[in-house]
Amino acid sequence: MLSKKMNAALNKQIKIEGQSSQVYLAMASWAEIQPGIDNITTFFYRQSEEEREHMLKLIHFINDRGGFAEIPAFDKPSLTFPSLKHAFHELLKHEIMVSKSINKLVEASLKEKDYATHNFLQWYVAEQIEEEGLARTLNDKLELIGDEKSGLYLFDRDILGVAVEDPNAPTP
Ligand code: OFO
Repeated sequence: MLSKKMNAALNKQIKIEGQSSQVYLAMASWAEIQPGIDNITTFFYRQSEEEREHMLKLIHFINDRGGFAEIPAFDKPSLTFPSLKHAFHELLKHEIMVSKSINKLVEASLKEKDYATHNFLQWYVAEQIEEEGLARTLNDKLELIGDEKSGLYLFDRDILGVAVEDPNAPTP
């Protein structure tokens, strides 16, 4: 059974995951109207979908453990970006914020000796390591490319090959 305090803390994370989904959905919509970056657009849509799944996973966990998952309102995300670089920088900043939030939840679960929640959160810990790492790699690549059009072409061509894998997915 979830404590009221843990339930409230997990509810906050629902908002953070759902907000992430909105932030990346806005990036996807913006990218979609920029010429020649179809795969980057797909990448953002995919990230948005993944974040929605992270939110759903939390909702089910809370409700299954005798709590109540409250569905929050979301804040309006940034709709446009001065450049692709800015969008990816935002993505990295956002993932760092999410990681911090997950770490705080882990800490809270240990304090309460809520080992079921602690165990559940390990999936998010692993996921954040992957996602932060990916965001850093993409930012580094964009930095190298600078204003080179051919570099951006290759970046767009390759981006879908570097998607984050579910850390719990069975190995093929
Ligand atoms: Fe939910 O994994 Fe990133 O933010």
